[in-house]
Amino acid sequence: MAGRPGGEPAVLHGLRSLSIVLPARDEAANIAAVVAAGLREIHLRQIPGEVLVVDDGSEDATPRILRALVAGDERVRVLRLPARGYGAAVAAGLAEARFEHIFCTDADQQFDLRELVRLERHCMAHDVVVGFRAMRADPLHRRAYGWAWNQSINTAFGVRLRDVDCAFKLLHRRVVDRLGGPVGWSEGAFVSGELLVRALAAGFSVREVPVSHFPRPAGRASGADPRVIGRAVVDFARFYGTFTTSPRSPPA
Ligand SMILES: Nc1nc2c(ncn2[C@@H]2O[C@H](COP(=O)(O)OP(=O)(O)OP(=O)(O)O)[C@@H](O)[C@H]2O)c(=O)[nH]1
Ligand SMILES: [Mg+2]
Repeated sequence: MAGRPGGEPAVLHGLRSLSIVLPARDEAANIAAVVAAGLREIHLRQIPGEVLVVDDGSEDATPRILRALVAGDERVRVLRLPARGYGAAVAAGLAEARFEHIFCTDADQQFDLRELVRLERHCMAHDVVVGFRAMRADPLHRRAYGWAWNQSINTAFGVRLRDVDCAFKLLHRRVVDRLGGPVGWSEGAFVSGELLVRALAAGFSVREVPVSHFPRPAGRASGADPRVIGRAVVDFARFYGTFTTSPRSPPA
């Protein structure tokens, strides 16, 4: 078995076509590298695919860089939306994705897209395969906040997820189709929890696998922004108020 940089084996396990969805806001310093990494994953597998960047509200050079990337490769697509938030961008990307599997990750170089193969190994047996950050590259207070947030979602919805907010998720498109689209989902950061809770409640199987996590090399992080957190809490409460089904947990 030939090795790949990063220690991942070159044996691939069943993706037949792939949409890579990247929400991006003000990622001028990162976006070209992440799009290139996504295209590499598609090329490596020799499958039909696209890299779909969802940019809502970038005020830096991101739109200009994206125009150049689109001009350079027909597999790169950009959805430019009015600024509504991370969740709205993710939902728009899921709705717009064209291919059988959808891989949703961040555009800030905090993940290694070569680790897609770790999710891919399980994509035939599970409808949703999600990463969990085995070693989260964040300061202690961010890890503590993330832990509390994760526990809150687990407790409120009766699930047992290790890392709801890990932005390394592979879905079969039947999940998005069945969950309705995803019209009317949370427009902020709670979308990650909402997606997994809805998928479990609908009976889809969710598998979790460890992935690496890296410090953001450039650009502005928004995960600890009080407005982002406040909005996620409001969306959490709103969803909790309407949610009635008891979801099932992923296998340990
Ligand atoms: N389209 C869009 N993308 C966003 C928005 N907010 C964040 N993003 C993107 O979503 C991804 C995650 O955002 P980050 O700010 O890195 O948040 P995080 O990784 O949860 O938290 P940090 O640890 O603070 O980096 C990045 O690719 C951002 O560019 C938004 O409002 N709209
Ligand atoms: Mg980040």
